[in-house]
Amino acid sequence: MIEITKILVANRGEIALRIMRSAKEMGIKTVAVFSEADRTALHVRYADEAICIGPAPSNQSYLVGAKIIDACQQTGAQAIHPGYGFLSENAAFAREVAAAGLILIGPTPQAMETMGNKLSAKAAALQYQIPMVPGTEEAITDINEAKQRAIEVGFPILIKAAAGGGGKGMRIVEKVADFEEQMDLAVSEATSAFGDGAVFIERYVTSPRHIEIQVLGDTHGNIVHLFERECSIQRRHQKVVEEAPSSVLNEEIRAKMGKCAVDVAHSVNYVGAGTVEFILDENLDFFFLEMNTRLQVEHPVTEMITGLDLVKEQIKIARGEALSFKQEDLKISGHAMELRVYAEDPLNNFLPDIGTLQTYRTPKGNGVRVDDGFEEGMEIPIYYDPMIAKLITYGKDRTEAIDRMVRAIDEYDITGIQTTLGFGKFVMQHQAFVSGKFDTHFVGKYFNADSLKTDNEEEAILAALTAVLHLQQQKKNIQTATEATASVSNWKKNRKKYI
Ligand code: MV4
Repeated sequence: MIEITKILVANRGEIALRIMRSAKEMGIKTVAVFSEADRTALHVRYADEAICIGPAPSNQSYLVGAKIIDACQQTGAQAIHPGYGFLSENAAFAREVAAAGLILIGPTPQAMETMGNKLSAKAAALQYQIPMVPGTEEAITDINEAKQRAIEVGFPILIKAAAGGGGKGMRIVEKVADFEEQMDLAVSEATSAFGDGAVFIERYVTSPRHIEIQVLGDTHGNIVHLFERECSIQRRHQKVVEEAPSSVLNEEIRAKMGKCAVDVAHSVNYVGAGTVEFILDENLDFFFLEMNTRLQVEHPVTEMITGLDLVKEQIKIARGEALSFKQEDLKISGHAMELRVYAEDPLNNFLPDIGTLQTYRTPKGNGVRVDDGFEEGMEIPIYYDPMIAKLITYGKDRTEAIDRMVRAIDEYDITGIQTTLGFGKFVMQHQAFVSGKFDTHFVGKYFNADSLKTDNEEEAILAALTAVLHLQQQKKNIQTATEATASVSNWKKNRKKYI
């Protein structure tokens, strides 16, 4: 057993707070790091100590490994939790952390490196009988050979960058005549985006569901899976709604996918929390795509259905403890939904919306969890990810989780910035989502700004009413601004009755 009494959290926002909360429950002290834009952030106030690591841009602060390691040495933190994004999947950073005699709460640098490249990830997984989409197993070097292989595999095909991830650097090729041109574009794109022009091809699965399996591995060679998360509701490779379990899997496929995920993890002697990503086609055939070697944004839905605290498990694993449960001990209870609340305007092509959280009141009550990192009055910095919160609901079944989500969205009161809350309600109430018959094209297929028009018309009436109230207030000067807002807000909540 390795003693860890102080953890530095190398992240910001909701995930920094979420990690500190688990550390606190375990009696472990926490150190926050922050950029100049985050001086007053909640994660800074929550931590036992906090160190400023530089100017707002993340390449001068949260992405500078040396500053993070320095902050550990200054504060005596023995371990670093990287959260997601930033340095969380950076193998070079993982090596520097180890060289400094510190513990990175996560997998080994070798596992990060292997899984960080899609071709080496597939090569590792090939040691086991893991289903993969037919294509090329190595980077394409000969265009004619590649074209021949594309014909064998069948069009449409997808060109992927080996160094890419999360959909970056992918190109669909519909027919053989387009192959060479698309290939040239893909290689030059991959070279400029990742500094690595290696690309490969796969048959394009046209209407897949995106299903991922959570795994946990300890340093004693035990690996289990914590079932799946359904992540098909996404927009331009940005996930918006996630849920667990998936409504399409049956026990047989779930067990098969789970075993494959565990095998993929074994192929790199995986330690810590990781996620194995699959696509599932209409016949319920699934194919391994890649592995994410970090705690993911959507991990709470897995926590809700398994009753586990994934951050605590990560810390226990980092201390050298063996997993305290076996695969047979794990089961799914109930259903969980997560909506990512982004500071984006769904009516304006999801443009990031910056500003101050003039009103910020979170939903409460049975089966509701909000993971956030902001408070009323705070400004959303422009420098980082636009996700301001995750709204998670839990119910005995999918219907209850959806009903709670709709109720919680209605209770959530945010003014000052546009958010994806209304968009989330649209998803929750859409027949394709409710019935469970959807794929990764859901948003493109069903959503346009008009989908939110009814709500928008109400907003216009609301704005007019706000103006009237404001005028009255100015005239009479008796009502405080707070009361005016409260009464508008009240009207807004009950507006269905008025319209
Ligand atoms: C695919 C695919 C269809 N066929 N591969 C996108 C993210 C990256 N991890 C892999 N992605 C895809 N790979 C084959 N052979 C479709 C996607 C894909 C997708 C996957 C998961 C979630 C959303 C998606 C949206 C568009 C395309």
